[in-house]
Amino acid sequence: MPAEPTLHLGHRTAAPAYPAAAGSSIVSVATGHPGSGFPEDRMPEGYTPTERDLPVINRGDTVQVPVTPEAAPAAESAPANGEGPGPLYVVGDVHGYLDELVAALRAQGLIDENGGWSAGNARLWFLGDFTDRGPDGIGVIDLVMRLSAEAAAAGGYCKALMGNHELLLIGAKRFGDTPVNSGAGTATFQAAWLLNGGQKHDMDRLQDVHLQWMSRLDAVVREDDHLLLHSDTTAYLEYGETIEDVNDTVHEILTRNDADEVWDVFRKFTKRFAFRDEGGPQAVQELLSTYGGHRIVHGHSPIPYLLGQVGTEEGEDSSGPIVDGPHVYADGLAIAMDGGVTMAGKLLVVQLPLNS
Ligand SMILES: [Mn+2]
Repeated sequence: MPAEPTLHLGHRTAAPAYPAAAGSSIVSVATGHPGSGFPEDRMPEGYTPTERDLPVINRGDTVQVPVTPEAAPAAESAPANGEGPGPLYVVGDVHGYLDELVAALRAQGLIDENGGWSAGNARLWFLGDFTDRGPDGIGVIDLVMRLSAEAAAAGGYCKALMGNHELLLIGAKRFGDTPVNSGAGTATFQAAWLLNGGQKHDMDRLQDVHLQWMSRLDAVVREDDHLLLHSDTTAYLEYGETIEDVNDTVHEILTRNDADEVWDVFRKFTKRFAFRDEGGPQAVQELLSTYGGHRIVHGHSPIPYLLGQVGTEEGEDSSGPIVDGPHVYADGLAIAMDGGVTMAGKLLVVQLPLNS
């Protein structure tokens, strides 16, 4: 890993327009993208985004629990007559990697060869962070919006949580170079967006419909026994004692449209690693006891970082994907879903619950 990561704007060739032409084949589910991004978006108090910082990870901070993801295609596991809720799936951070997303959804039987919803009454949740770093963030949002309509028509649903990159993109569009109160020094959404993988190509195509869709996403949701969040942080607790309160508060802040206030939410939802290390399980329990559920499922912090496989010589020497599934940790109370598609990782789409 370079000592001084450089900003990659448009580092990949443009992805083919979606949906793919009939007959075109989807080749791979997981591919590495060396040098294409860093999860530098941890911003400590007083941080002025003039340079990128990397999370500090100590090998052995987490204990991985072996799990066997259920891989049955939704079409086969869905109840025949639509009785009861369909099977539940979650998707980790996509970050503009549209081709990888299409391939992963296809591999789980959630979409057909034409990219249409094919999972009947299945329930699909995206965990946020659709844009930045990768080549086609707007294409990803367009796909999720279309699948949401198609899934609803089929008796299922496709929904999404708000990630910190949605707040970042909204802020960059609305507030641009307006200085915001960052605690120390001057910050702007525009600068932070560029430093965190913002793609001009996405901004050029960003329309009101995308902004409205993003600004209405929920930050927290409970699905069966799972509490779904984007970020591995307890900062959600600052926004309400119920899931509804948290989501209402975030939506109210976005509606008020005050740059400092939106920046503060962005900063708080960019925190990470609260569920690792000593005190991690207690942090998870605090969220579960407040909002319900038996397990937290989150994105945001790439599994290679949670595992300490990045930033070490061993990690840098390894070849091929270093993530092959979700990471269960915090005494089995938390599931990390960001497989690190922006690095040498994998875009994860898995069915819940995990057998573990
Ligand atoms: Mn994130």
